Amino acid sequence: MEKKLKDLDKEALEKIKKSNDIERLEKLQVEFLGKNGKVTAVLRGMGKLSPEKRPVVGKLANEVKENIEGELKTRLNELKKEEEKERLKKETIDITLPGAEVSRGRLHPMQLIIGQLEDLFLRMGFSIEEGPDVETDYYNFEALNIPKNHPARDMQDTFYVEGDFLLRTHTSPVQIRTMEKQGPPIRIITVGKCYRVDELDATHSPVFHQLEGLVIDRGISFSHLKGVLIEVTREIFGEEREVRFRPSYFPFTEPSAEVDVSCFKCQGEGCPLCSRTGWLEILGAGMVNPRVLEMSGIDSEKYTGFAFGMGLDRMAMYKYEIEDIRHLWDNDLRFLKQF
Ligand code: FA5
Repeated sequence: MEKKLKDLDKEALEKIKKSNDIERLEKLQVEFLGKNGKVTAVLRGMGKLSPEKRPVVGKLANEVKENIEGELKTRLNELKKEEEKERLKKETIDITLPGAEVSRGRLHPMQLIIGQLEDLFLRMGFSIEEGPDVETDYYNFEALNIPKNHPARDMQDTFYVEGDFLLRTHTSPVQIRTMEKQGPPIRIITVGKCYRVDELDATHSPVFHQLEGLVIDRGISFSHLKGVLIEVTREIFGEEREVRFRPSYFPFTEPSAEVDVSCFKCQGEGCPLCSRTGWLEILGAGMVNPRVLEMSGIDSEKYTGFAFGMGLDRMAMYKYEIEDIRHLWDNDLRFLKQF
């Protein structure tokens, strides 16, 4: 039995040394030390030995077992190291190669102008309100002093959704919602999309953005409105661009005005972009009609206010000298990369 153990020891060590992969080592482990392995079988036969022989053979068997286990472990470590070396060799990268370019996103020109205006109004003490795109006839028209069948409805050709609902044609309904929600003093702006059945051309889109402002307090006058709007146009267009206030009409403001900036393309000379007027219209504004204040529960004897609605797509066009509003909606990367 002792010789058998020594032979097994020799056989195992030779096989272990020759094995070149981890799988083969696992098989050898089973072959010699497993439940039905060769060394285990010898150990099992020890019961038949005489009591004097048993401890001697037992000791040897344990030595052989430990020896084989040790060799298996050493060889396993060697193979693992070799494998790791191979893997690293395959994964070697050439760090002198130029890296892949990471493309950076950027803000859409609409987002740029919205951010700039919101910053400016927050600095002037305005807060920001929100309103729904799908509005009721009441908030979009009636409460703004535009009754049903009134010719002023023709000023804004409307997408009707269902029953009393429509896509808001301007951001002015947010004025009413704010007046109903909070009493004076009010100093808010709101930014959002508006929808009109307008033919798509260089300056009209059926979906466009407006920024609405509303200020209501005691003693508010037209000069306050002028002051705010001149500040805004200077910030957006710079000192050089000329600005003019022109009398206009909106049922919800009295008196009303429209504001134009001098044309960037012809510098006021007159060209097709400005319909040969030298001016580009950017917004409508005026003193809130007392009827509108009263309808929203504000005492028009005590309070006055002004409101304005800026066309943001147009303002972005005139700021960044974009000749066609469609560029703002096409999402052509060649165009967007310029901002
Ligand atoms: C209004 O929408 C009024 N609610 C503005 C207002 C608010 C007046 C508060 C008084 C007090 P108007 O329809 O003129 O007004 O539109 C305002 C601006 O929106 C225009 O000056 C223009 O810049 C822009 N706009 C109007 N229609 C379009 C369109 N189809 N595409 C792009 N911009 C448009």
